Amino acid sequence: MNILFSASYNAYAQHLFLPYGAALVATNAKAHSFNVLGMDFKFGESREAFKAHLKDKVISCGIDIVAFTGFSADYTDIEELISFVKDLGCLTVLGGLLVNYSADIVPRNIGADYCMQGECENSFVELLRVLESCSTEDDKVDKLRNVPGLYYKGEPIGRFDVPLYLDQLLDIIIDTEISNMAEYFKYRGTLMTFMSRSCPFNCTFCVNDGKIPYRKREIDTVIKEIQTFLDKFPNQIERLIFWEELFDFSPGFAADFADKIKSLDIEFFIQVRANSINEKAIKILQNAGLKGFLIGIESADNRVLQSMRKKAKVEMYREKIELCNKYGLSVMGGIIVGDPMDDMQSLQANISFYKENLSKVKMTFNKIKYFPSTDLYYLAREKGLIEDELAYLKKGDYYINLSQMPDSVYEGLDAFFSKMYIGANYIASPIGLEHNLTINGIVETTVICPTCLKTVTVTKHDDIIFGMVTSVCPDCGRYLSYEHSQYFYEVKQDDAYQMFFTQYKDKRIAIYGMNSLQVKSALLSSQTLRECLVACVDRDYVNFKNTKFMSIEVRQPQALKNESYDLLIVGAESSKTRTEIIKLIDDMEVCANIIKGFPFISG
Ligand code: B12
Ligand code: SF4
Repeated sequence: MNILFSASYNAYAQHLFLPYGAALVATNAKAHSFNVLGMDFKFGESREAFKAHLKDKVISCGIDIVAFTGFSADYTDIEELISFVKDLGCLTVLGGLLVNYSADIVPRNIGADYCMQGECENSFVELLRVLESCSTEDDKVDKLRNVPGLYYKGEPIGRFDVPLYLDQLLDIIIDTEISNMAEYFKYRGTLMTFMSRSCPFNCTFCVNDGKIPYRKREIDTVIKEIQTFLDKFPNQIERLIFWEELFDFSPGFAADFADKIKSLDIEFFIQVRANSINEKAIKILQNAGLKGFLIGIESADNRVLQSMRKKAKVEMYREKIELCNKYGLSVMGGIIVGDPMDDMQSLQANISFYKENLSKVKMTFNKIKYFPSTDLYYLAREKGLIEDELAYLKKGDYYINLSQMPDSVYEGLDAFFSKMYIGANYIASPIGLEHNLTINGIVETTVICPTCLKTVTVTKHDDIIFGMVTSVCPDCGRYLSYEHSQYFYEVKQDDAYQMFFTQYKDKRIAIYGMNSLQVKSALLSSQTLRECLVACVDRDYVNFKNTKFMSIEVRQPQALKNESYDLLIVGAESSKTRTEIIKLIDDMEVCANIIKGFPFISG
């Protein structure tokens, strides 16, 4: 029996190999001697090409069963794929969150032969054994009754009186042969991995209801899994993200974990509840490669946090952010807007919090989605806002305004967040990133936009936020953001400065803002800059009393007045200060080409 695993086209576009849960189910089936394959995603592949590729695989590999996985929003995509492979004569099995959180709707409507609810590492093997061993329909139906969480032809048939979630996680290491992970690592340097599963909390917007037990994998298994990936894809994996809901950040666990992860000599990020971040564990894990956290801030208004049952306060977030900042650890924090308690006051609080922490947290803003099986979903249903649950599921965007914000404001939030460059839905990480340093020191970046899959060459990077470069895809208008740190800071910065300033040889250069790190490194990197520097000014000029740059005294900004330069470098880290300085220079009628920060972002 040949089994092919596939996710929705949408999910492939993001994951590029089987999502982790399905990969575990597939790995375990393979370990039980079933012939298991995974769909391969190719970069730039359209939906139609993906289907053709699926068909080709089904035919060329003699596939008997296609096993699909999906999130709630994948409903229509998966429905179409199921019908497509059924026409090719395959049996279909569907598992994953799409079934787990809408079990009374999905099996009955989506058209799969079998749907499986719960965690299916074991139950899927049981299903395969039944399908392999039974020759008559009656015999099969009889045996299917023993398979946990199973639906057959839309109706529950298996056992639902046993736990559908594992008591203990199995000792499984993802099989790297199942799909073409090499394609993924060719373009992305991050390995997503997991130390634990589930969460004991029950925030109102989250699918977790606190009923599925929190379980951890053995540290040795996780380390072995990571090592397998590192060996299989040498020099391609730059960092790890522990992407579970709730990493155990207690000092006790940190100590056990640190010893072992340290041996891998790789940097890693972890997703935690901010509440659990503590100095003791930071000290232990930073030494083992910890570089930062992903946390759900959710709201900067305590009334909203309480309404969400987040069991967190804004003051606590401030304290934890400071702590991370003190240790130089990065923090990525998500704010979500649209809780019933959200109003104009909380929106304002979120924006103030964002501004206040601009330099300390990479923040994402999104509207809350009312996902099936969450408390917010049930609330909306009670209020009559979800009349037809199947139609709602198919709709896939799940936005409902139960907040106290007027609809006009709520509707405008998407555009508002995208203008702030912070809506995670609007900023996409491009794929196929390639940098090229041009002769005049400008960095040209070639990327594939993940939305329209067009190849885009960007020479003008619109802005730099939190160390991310943001550009706009000229084809579909989506904001693209990507980290430039590796390339710019470590490898090419020196070259960029040197090349750039060469064109100003024998010209007059002035610098406004001597404290900026970029200015200092530009001075260090470029001899031409040092030779051509004729004026240095800073608004804190008194602090530079005994400091000279290339024998030039630092003067007050007014010293530039009515002067003429070939180039003026504005060394200001924040765009606000840059704008202020440039206005001042305009007012003083200084005549110069202005470089607003790094040469390579000015275009
Ligand atoms: C890791 C993660 C991600 C990773 C996925 C990485 C990867 N390669 O897998 C990334 C960061 C990419 C991601 C993205 C998104 N995520 Co996410 N993510 C998670 C998280 C934290 C863990 C998922 C996980 O791996 N769990 C552990 C595995 C073992 O469990 P599992 O997936 O359920 O798999 C088991 C069963 O479902 C079943 N099973 C699964 N597949 C199959 C297939 C078959 C055939 C069978 C028989 C059984 C079966 O057996 C598995 C093994 O036990 C969950 C939280 C959660 N509670 O699930 C959110 C979660 C799944 N994400 C969510 C969302 C909303 C998103 C995004 C839409 C966010 C966004 N706005 O962009 C995107 C969508 C991506 C997409 N379209 O594919 C929601 C989904 C809500 C819903 N009802 O669909 C969740 C539940 C978070 C939440 N609390 O709201 N996510
Ligand atoms: S939002 Fe986070 S803390 Fe709250 S229930 Fe979900 S996973 Fe747990």
